[in-house]
Amino acid sequence: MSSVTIVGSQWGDEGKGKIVDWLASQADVVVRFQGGHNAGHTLVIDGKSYKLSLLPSGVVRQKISIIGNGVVVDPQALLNEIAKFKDQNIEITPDILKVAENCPLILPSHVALDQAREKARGEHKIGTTGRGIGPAYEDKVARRAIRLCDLTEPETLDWRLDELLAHHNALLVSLGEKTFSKDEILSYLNTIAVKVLPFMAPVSELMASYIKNNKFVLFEGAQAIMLDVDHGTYPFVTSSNTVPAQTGIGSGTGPRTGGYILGIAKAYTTRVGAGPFPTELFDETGKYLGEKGYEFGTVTGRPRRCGWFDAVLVRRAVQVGGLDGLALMKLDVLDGLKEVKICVGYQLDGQNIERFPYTLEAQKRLKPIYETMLGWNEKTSGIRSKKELPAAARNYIERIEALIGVKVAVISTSPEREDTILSE
Ligand code: 2SA
Ligand code: MG
Repeated sequence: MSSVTIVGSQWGDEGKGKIVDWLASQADVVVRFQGGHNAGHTLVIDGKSYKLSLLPSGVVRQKISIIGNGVVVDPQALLNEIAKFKDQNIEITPDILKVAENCPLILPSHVALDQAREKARGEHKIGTTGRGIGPAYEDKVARRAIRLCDLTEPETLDWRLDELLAHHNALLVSLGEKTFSKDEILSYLNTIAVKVLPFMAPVSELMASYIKNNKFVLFEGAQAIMLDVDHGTYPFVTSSNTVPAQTGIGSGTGPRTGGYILGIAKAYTTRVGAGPFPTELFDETGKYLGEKGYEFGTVTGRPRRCGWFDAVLVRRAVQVGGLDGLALMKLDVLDGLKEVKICVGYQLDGQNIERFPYTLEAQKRLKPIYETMLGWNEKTSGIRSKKELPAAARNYIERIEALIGVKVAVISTSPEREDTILSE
């Protein structure tokens, strides 16, 4: 067996959970390679629902679950999530969960900074999850981060913390927030170290042996390509590389281990947080999609903005992500609409363009150009073969394929695992 990489191809919440679980049930190893506990998805297995945030989905099925070095780890959040699973009768032991030694840690001062900065940004706020993700990645790149392995060396921890807190406290003071003392962070880290360190493992060596032994490795992306710090709608992005090229860097394997790359997209578009969204709908149809699709954030409960499928943006995701195929989710949410629209380009100051511009003011002036297609009245909900789909739904999918340049390899017609169509 080789590997499969799953990544969101819009702005997140595309329904990765269902596809990830379907593949995790077959995988030997499930790997997180970026992000942190800003991710969130729900798995429904035998009628029981499991909410995952930092942990790889493999834990639910007791598969080897790896948190790679590309992930920023809030150790308290990790322990809380493990405890929550214990309450659901899922024991997560160091045999199952392996956290890379070189994972940067999210500390309480990162959380304080994230929230204070958002407050200070006012109308320009990013709409972060407020969990310290951005500041933790900044510190990694600035060579200031405390890594998991540093908890095993008191002398290292000591001077590293001095350096980190000097930086954080200066920023906190300038934002009018309370500062953190070294003693307070040290005592927090010492309490937590004994519980977290048993999960620390030599991840890149383990990965090399899984790959050598032909294990089926599933790389589980969090957030989505349009939230990638390089390729997304910057600055309204998360602070990690979410593209599949990150799988190797974020898990200590080479650039060729990602295997088949499956992008996940909704049959329409949603976004939480701020930032450009050309096809956003403010009318009855937007409301209809939000209600019928039950579009609320898994972790934060925030209502999601809704709009039509944007083929220009998904085509960019295909290109920058190197996607081999797309899984199209929540097709059934479109059932009953008289017409459905696909954005095929934009009008910018009277000119038609077929690419999404990088400049922020230009993004605000974009007017989507739509192709309007016939909707379908029949229920697609629960359909399990492509030929049973209404002709209008098939046309819609084929048009998307033509516009984005890859096959729709998987179609999902309900949250149930069985209601999945695999395209030949
Ligand atoms: P951050 O906290 O620094 O990563 O936020 C920066 C931007 O990235 C967006 N973001 C997300 N968007 C959708 N889903 C996310 N994860 C959870 C989920 C969110 C939830 O999958 O359901 O439960 O609400 C996620 N994580 C980050 C965020 O909205 C900012 O726009
Ligand atoms: Mg989600």
